[in-house]
Amino acid sequence: MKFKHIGTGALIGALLTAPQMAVMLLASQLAAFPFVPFDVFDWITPLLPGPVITFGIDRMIDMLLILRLDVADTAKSAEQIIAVLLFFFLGVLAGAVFYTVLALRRSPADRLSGLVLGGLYGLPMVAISLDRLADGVSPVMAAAWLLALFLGWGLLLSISCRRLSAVPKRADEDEARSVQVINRRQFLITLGAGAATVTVAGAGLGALLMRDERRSQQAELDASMAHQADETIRKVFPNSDDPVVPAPGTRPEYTPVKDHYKVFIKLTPPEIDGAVWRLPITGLVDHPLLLSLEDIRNNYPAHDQYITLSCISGDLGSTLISTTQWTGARLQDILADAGVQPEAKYLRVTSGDGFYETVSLELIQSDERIMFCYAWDGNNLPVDHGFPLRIWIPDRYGMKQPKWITAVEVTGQYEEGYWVRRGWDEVAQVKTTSVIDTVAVDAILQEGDQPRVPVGGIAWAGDRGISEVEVRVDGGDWQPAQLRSPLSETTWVIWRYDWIFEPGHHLFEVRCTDGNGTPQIERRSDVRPSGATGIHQREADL
Ligand SMILES: Nc1nc2c(c(=O)[nH]1)N[C@H]1C(S)=C(S)[C@@H](COP(=O)(O)O)O[C@H]1N2
Ligand SMILES: [Mo]
Repeated sequence: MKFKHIGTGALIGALLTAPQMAVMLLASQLAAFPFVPFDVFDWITPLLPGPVITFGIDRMIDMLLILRLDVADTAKSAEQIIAVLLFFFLGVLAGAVFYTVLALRRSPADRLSGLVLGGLYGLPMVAISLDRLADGVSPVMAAAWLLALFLGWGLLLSISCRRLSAVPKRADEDEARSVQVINRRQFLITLGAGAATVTVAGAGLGALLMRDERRSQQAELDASMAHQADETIRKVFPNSDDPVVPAPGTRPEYTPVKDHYKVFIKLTPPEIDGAVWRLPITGLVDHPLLLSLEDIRNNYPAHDQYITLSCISGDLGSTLISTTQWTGARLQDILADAGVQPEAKYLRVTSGDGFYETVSLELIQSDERIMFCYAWDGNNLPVDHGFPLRIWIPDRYGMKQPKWITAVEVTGQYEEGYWVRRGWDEVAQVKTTSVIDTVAVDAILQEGDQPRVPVGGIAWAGDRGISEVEVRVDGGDWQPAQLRSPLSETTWVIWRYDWIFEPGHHLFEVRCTDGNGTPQIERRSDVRPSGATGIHQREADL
């Protein structure tokens, strides 16, 4: 009896939660109202212990790799699906619990108790959503809308309970009445059909609007890129006359901004209005500053730098590494205006998405290149990449470099950053690494008497440069590759090795040495906690 209630309750919970989410999605697209499943997910993840999150991320990445999906592109959608499934599961659970409570009461389920239960279930989630409401959305309207949805959810649950626990009429009773009585099966079919209709219509329309929005954002980006592309053709890269041409199939040396890898802790990036955004620089300073984007652009010399950025969670040969041109103002210049006091030791940098990091003033004083950056590839930072402002620290993985900066406090107190608190390396210095992008079996060179196969890829050692790249085939001797001069001392280096063709199945391996003469670590180690090491390999049939 009770188990039956639980099962029926779970089913009703499912039938009510799916359309509820669909309607929420639609309203989130039409009126920028919150999509509660994402908010709940974003609220829960930072509360989980570091190892649990990283375990979850690792399993997800494994799954994406098994499915042969591009990790950089698909990770966010996978997380969003998890968020939706989590909320659905909560709805099923609440349905099972509440339905059982309602059904086991002496008196038949009344609407009031349904409303009360819906409110109890919804209130915490409405609170979570209101706490992270987008700029410009009325909290009162959003709260009213979400509460109505959860109360409606509870009301329908109590109605369902009443209908389903009504004693079905026996066939020999008054026929006219029994025709009117919707029996349980009919009721469930009606409810199921209604739920399916609302879910498909709402989610379909919502997804359509979402795609349109993404398309117009993409179109905007493409338009600025097209304009940029002309300039790029005119823009002469500093190494454009280098005789070492990348082997066919090597990744682009300069990553188109739309292809730059993306990593952020929330399901959607914070959207900051650049016109009203101000950067407070406070704490142990003589003159606290409050800078607009224009102030940062106009009051300090702009510095351009070709920069490779990489993510510490990218395994050997990962796509979580990209190169573009960054523009910004030096921290040394800005901090000179603020007047840092002698007892100050660190900057605590806070971001619009709840991310934070600590940067040592000693590091800033020792490296004038450290910048607050406002442009990539000559344009404003894209929203996903930290608009309006992000920091750049040479030779550190991305995890040490906040995007969407909202505040800077000068302090004497060290505090672990977001990922450091979750078990990742405190310094996060970039590990020297080299990757084989291509064994260009389709581009065999016929010059000379021996055909050669171009092999190529990248090598990267933060700001330490690359002095040597070596390749070996089938465990033979290490042979030096040719190095193309890099875009700058803070980008990856493209290498190339033309291997004398031999038919058969072969194993290619690469290793490199940084600019200080230190060879890369050949011993295999996992990404956590300090970044992957080991030799990258690629097999090819020739
Ligand atoms: N505010 C904020 N800054 C952040 C992050 C984040 O989640 N939030 N992720 C960091 C990590 S782990 C990386 S690898 C880089 C990625 O920058 P990108 O997405 O522009 O490539 O941003 C860093 N800065
Ligand atoms: Mo990262």
